Amino acid sequence: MEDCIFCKIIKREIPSEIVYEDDEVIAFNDVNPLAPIHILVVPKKHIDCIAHLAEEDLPLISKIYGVINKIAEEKGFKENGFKVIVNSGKDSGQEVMHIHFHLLAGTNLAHINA
Ligand code: DGP
Repeated sequence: MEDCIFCKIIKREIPSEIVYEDDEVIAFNDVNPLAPIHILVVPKKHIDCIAHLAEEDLPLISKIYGVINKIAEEKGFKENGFKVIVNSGKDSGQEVMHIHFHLLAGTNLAHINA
């Protein structure tokens, strides 16, 4: 989508620190980290938010949880734990309308919200 920041990151029109990429999913460091590790895991397909998911998108969302586990394993925080947050829509405070999974780790996350 033309005016979407995350689509621009996917197309390399905006720089980012990419930590994972395959044909369907990209993950990069959040520009405004709320924890020592704050990664955004993003499907390359533009989907606004959870509320806009189609039935056909559900395998992709399932895959994202596998990617999250892979990143957690590779970065060494899988055993200590991590938090995944997905905002959807206005009342959640979602700012970027391209569905994304906040992956937070590296400290006690009990009171951290994204
Ligand atoms: P949300 O409020 O759930 O829509 O979170 C959007 C997140 O996206 C927020 O934590 C900051 C991050 N973000 C916004 N613009 C950029 C950007 O240009 N680059 C990167 N790496 N992150 C961004």
